[in-house]
Amino acid sequence: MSNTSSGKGWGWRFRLATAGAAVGLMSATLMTGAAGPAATSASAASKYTFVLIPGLTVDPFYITMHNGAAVEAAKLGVTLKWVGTTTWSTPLQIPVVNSVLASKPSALLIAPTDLHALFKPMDAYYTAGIPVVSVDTTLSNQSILTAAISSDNYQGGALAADTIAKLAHDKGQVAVINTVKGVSTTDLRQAGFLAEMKKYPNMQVVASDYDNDLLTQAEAISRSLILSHPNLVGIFGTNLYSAQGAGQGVAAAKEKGKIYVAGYDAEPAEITLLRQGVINILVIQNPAAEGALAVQDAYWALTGDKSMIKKSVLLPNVVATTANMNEPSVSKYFYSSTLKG
Ligand code: T6T
Repeated sequence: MSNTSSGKGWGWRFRLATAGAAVGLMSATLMTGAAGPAATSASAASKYTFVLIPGLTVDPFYITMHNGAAVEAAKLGVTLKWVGTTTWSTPLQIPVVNSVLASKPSALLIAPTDLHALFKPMDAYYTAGIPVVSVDTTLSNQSILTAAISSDNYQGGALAADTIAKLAHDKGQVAVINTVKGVSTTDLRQAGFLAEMKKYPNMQVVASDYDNDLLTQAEAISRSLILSHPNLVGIFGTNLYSAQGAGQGVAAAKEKGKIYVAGYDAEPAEITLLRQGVINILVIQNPAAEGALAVQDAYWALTGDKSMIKKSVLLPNVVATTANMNEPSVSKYFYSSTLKG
């Protein structure tokens, strides 16, 4: 099986960060943990300071994004700060975005937790002349963005539907466990899944539930779906916590191999469930590449090399199954839980 949905690797999308080479190497600095003003460590006088605000700081998807961004920032001689909340929360993310603005960063790289609610706080940067790059999630009104970088979320959802349909021989009931309504990425994955399922007349979607991006809720939903739908043949978990919770519910109910699980992302616990055959397919993204590209775009916006910026980028997905997960061309995309840089 090809390791990308398009049959191409990611390399072709990468542009070399030559523009900043002359600035020299400086370590990217970071800050972890809960919301609060960004703090810089020893790094000397970088010309630019970029702040990366993830959906949440403890999620290996965003940690891997940070690590990719940190490598690129170091290449360009940019100081990178990492500020955010430890849970997925729009009411908590907004004050973080507001307080970072007061520190006058050179650029904001952000995964907004809501399609609409983050517009105003992000618009304040735009008004102040600070480039804003959305990375992973985005806004419905993208007019204030220098660039929007994500992966092909709709295609990933459709792929999950096709995989479950194939495993279940095109018949039976399926359900979706999603995170929070109003999130660009996971909304698109759900939409792709639901649209694709319409192609299978003998399959019915019996539920689409929300877990608030909490593993415990996702597992509880999975267990309750299994109890209330004896003919369930598949669950699609639209992100890391939803997929892990779906898998844990299936394992607890001893339904492995009877209820198929398609999930998103590739953190260590999901990888274990995939190896065990509890999760059957994971749609994996390339958060490190997303982070690196976001740094490049912001840098180009500041250095005047705007022709290098592609306003909207969708990186292709990698498909991991129990069968192919040991292939290095797949496993190299598994996420890291360790913040580096
Ligand atoms: O799936 C990723 C990310 O793409 C999504 O926007 C939110 O959830 C994750 O961070 C995984 O937990």
